[in-house]
Amino acid sequence: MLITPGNLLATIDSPDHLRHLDRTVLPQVCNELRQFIIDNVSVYGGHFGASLGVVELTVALHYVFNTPDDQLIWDVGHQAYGHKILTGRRDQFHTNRFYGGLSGFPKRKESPYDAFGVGHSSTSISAALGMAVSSQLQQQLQRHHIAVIGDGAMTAGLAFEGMNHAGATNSNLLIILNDNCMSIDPNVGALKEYLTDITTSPTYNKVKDEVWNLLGKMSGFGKSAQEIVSKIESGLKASLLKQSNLFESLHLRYFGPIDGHDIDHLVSVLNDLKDIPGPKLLHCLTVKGKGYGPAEKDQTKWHAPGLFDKVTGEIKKKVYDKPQPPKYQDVFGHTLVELAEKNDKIVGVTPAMPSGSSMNIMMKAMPQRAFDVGIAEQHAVTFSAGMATQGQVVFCNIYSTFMQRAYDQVIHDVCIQELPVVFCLDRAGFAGADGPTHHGAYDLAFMRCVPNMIVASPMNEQELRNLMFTAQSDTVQQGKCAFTIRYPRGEGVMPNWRTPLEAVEVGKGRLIRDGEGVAILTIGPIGNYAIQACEALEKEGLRPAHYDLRFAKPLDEAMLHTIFRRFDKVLTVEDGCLVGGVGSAVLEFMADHGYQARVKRLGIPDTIIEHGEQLELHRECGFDPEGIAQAVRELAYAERTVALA
Ligand SMILES: Cc1ncc(C[n+]2csc(CCOP(=O)(O)OP(=O)(O)O)c2C)c(N)n1
Repeated sequence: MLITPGNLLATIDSPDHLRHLDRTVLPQVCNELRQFIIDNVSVYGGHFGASLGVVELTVALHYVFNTPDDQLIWDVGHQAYGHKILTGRRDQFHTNRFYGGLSGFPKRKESPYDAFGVGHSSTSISAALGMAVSSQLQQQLQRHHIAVIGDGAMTAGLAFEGMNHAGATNSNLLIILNDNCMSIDPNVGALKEYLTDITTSPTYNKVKDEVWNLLGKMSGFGKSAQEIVSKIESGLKASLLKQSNLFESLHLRYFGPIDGHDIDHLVSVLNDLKDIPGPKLLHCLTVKGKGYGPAEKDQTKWHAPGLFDKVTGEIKKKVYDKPQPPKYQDVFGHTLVELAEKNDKIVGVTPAMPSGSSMNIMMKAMPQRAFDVGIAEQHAVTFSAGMATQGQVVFCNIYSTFMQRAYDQVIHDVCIQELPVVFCLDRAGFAGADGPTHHGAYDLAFMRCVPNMIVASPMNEQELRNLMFTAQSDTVQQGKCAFTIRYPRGEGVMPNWRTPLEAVEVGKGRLIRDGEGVAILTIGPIGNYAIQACEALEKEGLRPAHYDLRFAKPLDEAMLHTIFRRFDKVLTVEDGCLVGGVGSAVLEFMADHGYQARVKRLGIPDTIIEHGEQLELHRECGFDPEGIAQAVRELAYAERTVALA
């Protein structure tokens, strides 16, 4: 094959092609792969720094291991762009994260090389271990199982649960710890300090060098590698390495730290590790954003920067001629500080999403009172519960989708114990391009069935502020109920959002627009679509009434009685799953009180909705403005009463 600069990547349609290349050209493959990622993400968007940081690892792993038979699992999966490009998806890569296009994360349905579907963090060790144990049961003893996990993802309990189990097995598992000292924001916690210590400690490194000198002799030894390793281990038994290494203590053989950007060394080491049996961990040091200056400098900003000029490094922002509404997350962040200035009991908690949730506004203004606890949603909730027992007013902000991780803690540690923790669920509803792993589809259903829980969703910025103000009030805090406020990703509707704070009556909805024939009941910002639908319908002579439920729990029963007495055609609209959601709550109310009405529910159907722009997904599910208008038309022209059998 003719190899000229700049055309190697174009010849790689599968890892098999890569494996046929001479090892000396791998640096060139890495350069081209890195450039391909920069070219694409700058124009089409997506996650950025994480994939640049694992370019060499990606090439080395596919070069050394026999994927897809060997199982390669990427934790979170936001760093797997290089993997996608090398595994037959290069020519579709421009569709990454677009409606109908490639998923932004590994996905089993998409490719046999995507051994495990991801999006949420810290699953890779457990999944790879499950595969490794199955391979043993099925006598597939040559198969390798590799979990690539970041130092951020390693902070989660689930990662430790996996290691705890793995260390007690003799499974063929290789954990690659991709240590770049970053989560989305700088990584936090004692583990981070520990990893820095073992990377920089001179005593530790002396011992490590001895190990590597021995390991250096291993290449080409084949089966005797096992013998060498046991020699190393017995030699070091009493040494610092054995005594103090966290991973060794869990019975995982620890190797490293090594430079995760030295492709040649990586290939040698991975080849050597292939011959070492049992569960093992390779500690690789990498730089997030490697090879793209601006991304190396400001790693948080370049985690997922949006579109940018790849030459100047300028991030492209839309320019508007008038003030735009803020993001809901920023309204949350600023309002929290405003409230905390007046109420010194208020504290903030985020599991690893200071920038994503705008908790960083409080972390900057009041560093003692705002806590980033790492990627640890379960801990975030129980930690909040603990603080609530001591009278703190806790605003625990978790993306709706990540709250799924902490459901037991919500029930067991908060609601059963009647603790008034305030949960702010960001990214509720469709997350957009991140897709099904990130959609906040279920929170209305899973929160509203828990006793001692209030569930609300604001229709706009002012409502969000007022709900936050209400949640921290003495009346609510003494009521011993947790208080969930869910709001979506992105901008609201009010450019002038710094409205005076006013308490909202818990469980009270509001009439947005009076009308006749059909009543539309909405919850949350999706109500703004209903406003648009009503305006369009008016031109056709239809005048449905529109109510904002505001609370999924407790429901405004007085308002619902009024509605069901006046209307026998009701449309419910929610940006959440239909099964068990707010529409279901309205049906339960109707049945419990003996009302009869023709009810149509719009929301997320009982199926997995893929990725795309939020509006595209709303349209797909039929609750964009036109979908709502169409549902009203259908109801308006349907038979007035429901036929009884
Ligand atoms: C359960 C869960 N919580 C939060 C997130 C959001 N998230 C995505 S990537 C990321 C940082 C991961 O850091 P690390 O594992 O070190 O990978 P890096 O980006 O540094 O390569 C976080 C917090 C997630 N995906 N899953």
